[in-house]
Amino acid sequence: MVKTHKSAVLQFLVITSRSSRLFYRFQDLAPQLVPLDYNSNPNVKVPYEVISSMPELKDNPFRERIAQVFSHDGDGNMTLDDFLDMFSVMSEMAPRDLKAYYAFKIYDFNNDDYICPSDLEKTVTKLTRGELTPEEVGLVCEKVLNEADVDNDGRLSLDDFQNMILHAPDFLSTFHIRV
Ligand SMILES: *[C@@H]1O[C@H](CO)[C@@H](O)[C@H](O)[C@H]1NC(C)=O
Ligand SMILES: [Ca+2]
Ligand SMILES: [Ca+2]
Repeated sequence: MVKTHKSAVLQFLVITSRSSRLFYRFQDLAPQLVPLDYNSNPNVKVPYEVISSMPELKDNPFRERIAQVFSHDGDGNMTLDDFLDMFSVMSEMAPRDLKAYYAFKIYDFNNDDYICPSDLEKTVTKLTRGELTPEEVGLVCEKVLNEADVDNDGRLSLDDFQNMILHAPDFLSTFHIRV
């Protein structure tokens, strides 16, 4: 019992100190926009251009989608809450299911709750960083759909997707950020 309690407290402290570190990080991205007394303007947003040039994101081929998915405005401009959510999901400590859920959203480029063939094509192109020819990308997509589209409707639902990545343990590594 005592042990559980202690570890909950410890966890709280870790989270709190990480959040305050991330706040200063957020503030530092746009010191002219974000007041140090954050409570005086909690809805202030850091523009997408600034978010996407952070070292953690700038080389990630999915940076634009990541920022869109985690921003409430859908354009990639981020409030502090958006920013904290993004870091907590992308952290290496985030539960796998949570990461999978967000990976699915990130790959669902047209936001219709399915990864359809055109989403999949964009995803494979980005995952392979443009090293495959369009024909090769087409073949990979076909193979993925053949194997993962369990209900045969020509697209991947969240269920299809979660099943698929159970068999591909490294798949989510694109979505790790060191916090
Ligand atoms: C996001 O920020 C850009 C400028 O950085 C602005 O043009 C755009 O309208 C903003 N989007 C939203 C939805 O607020
Ligand atoms: Ca879609
Ligand atoms: Ca399906």
